[in-house]
Amino acid sequence: MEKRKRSWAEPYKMKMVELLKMTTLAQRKKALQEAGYNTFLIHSDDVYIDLLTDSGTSAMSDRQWAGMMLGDEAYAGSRNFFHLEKVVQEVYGYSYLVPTHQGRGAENILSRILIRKGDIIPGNMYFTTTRLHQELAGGKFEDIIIDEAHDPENEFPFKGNVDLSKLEKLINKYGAARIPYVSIATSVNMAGGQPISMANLKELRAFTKKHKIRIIHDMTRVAENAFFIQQKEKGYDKKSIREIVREINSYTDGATMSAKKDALVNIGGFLAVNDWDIFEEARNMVVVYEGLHTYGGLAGRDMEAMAIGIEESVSKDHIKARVGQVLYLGNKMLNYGIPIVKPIGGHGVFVNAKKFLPHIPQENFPAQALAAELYLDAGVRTMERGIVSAGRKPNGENYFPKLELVRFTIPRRVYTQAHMDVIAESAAIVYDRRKKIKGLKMVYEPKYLRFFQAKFEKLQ
Ligand code: PLI
Repeated sequence: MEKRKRSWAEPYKMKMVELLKMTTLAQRKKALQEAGYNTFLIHSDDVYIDLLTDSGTSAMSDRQWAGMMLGDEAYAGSRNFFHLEKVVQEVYGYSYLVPTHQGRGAENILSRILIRKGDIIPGNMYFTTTRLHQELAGGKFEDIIIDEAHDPENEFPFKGNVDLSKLEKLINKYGAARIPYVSIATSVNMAGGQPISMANLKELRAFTKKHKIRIIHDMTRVAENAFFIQQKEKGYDKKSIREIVREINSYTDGATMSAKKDALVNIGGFLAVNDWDIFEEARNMVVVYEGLHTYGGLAGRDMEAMAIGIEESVSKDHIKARVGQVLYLGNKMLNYGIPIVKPIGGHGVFVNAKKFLPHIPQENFPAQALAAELYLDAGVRTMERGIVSAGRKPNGENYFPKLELVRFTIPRRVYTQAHMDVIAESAAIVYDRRKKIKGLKMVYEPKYLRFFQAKFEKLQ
């Protein structure tokens, strides 16, 4: 007899809902124009389904909300800090914790401690805030991700992997002493949420050990990466997400974390390290930029919600449904013939704007223009991950990234499968009229992280 199919469903039920606002086309046109064609500048009241980011947009569980009531708001030595510290040690395996208000707070402190002027920081693709903090500290980022990661069509399952020969070239050129650490992200965001394999990490660990170079882990989406290792890497199908996360972390020396993603909270982050000296300096520096070392810019209740969220994030049922929903949307879009980054990643579906809008040259911002059109169709808010996000080099020249993408980022535990259907249908309608879509010109450009606040006008 043929084996019966068993579907998965969300491992939770709803206790409270937030009503959504539907808008008319005329309202959306006005909102978009006022926002200068930048989806970051649209008021969320004018958005129907918000896929701008998965950062800080998750739904917390009843347990996390209950934890908020247990907030110990003492200025120093809050019990919630000690709970969080214990969870970070047990679940993630790092020795010392410095909380920060969010991920970039940790990046700032870490970069200031480890980077000296003229240093080189190799990494598996840049991330906007991470690279900026490296540059502000006097360093230069160098991309050492495998070439496959820059090709949206390539279906290699671990496109977050490092190309060791690229790293070796950097060591030969600059010397290991000028490389304070290798910056490794799990679930590489700008590549489309692509995982790094355990085998590659192990190799990298052995290689960097030889050269006495640290590995610093951007563990913002480590559980999602662990899910792909469990599903796709030999020898890991029987291991739990928790075990895989611990193993990943064991090959690194420290981590920066935006807890607003994997860890299921609306605000929070941390720096976690194994080296006492780095910890001591970070603990000292956090009081300058964030707050005392036992709260780092967070309320006690935020740390409690984070501690509980970390535990929930490594549960098998959670991660299967979380990534499962992203895969569901991605496969729907593929069925409509929409060009997306393959394989489908862990936190969102990334549309290849170069292929969607081949008539718009990169300097006219195809991904930005596409995100605007997608919003116009049904009020679905996505974001650009292409030339606008890539910004400028320290010498003022534009970066021209190979990937010109629109990210449909899925918040955790927020939307249903029916929402995914509506999103895919709207994308298909925009795809049908793709030839009529025009490019943009930038009319306002902020100095840092321009994608957040830049303004555009439509080209005629
Ligand atoms: O937004 P923060 O400051 O909590 O974290 C910065 C940050 C660091 N690393 C990675 C991989 C991120 O994805 C990240 C933030 N990402 C955002 C805001 C996003 O929309 O993807």
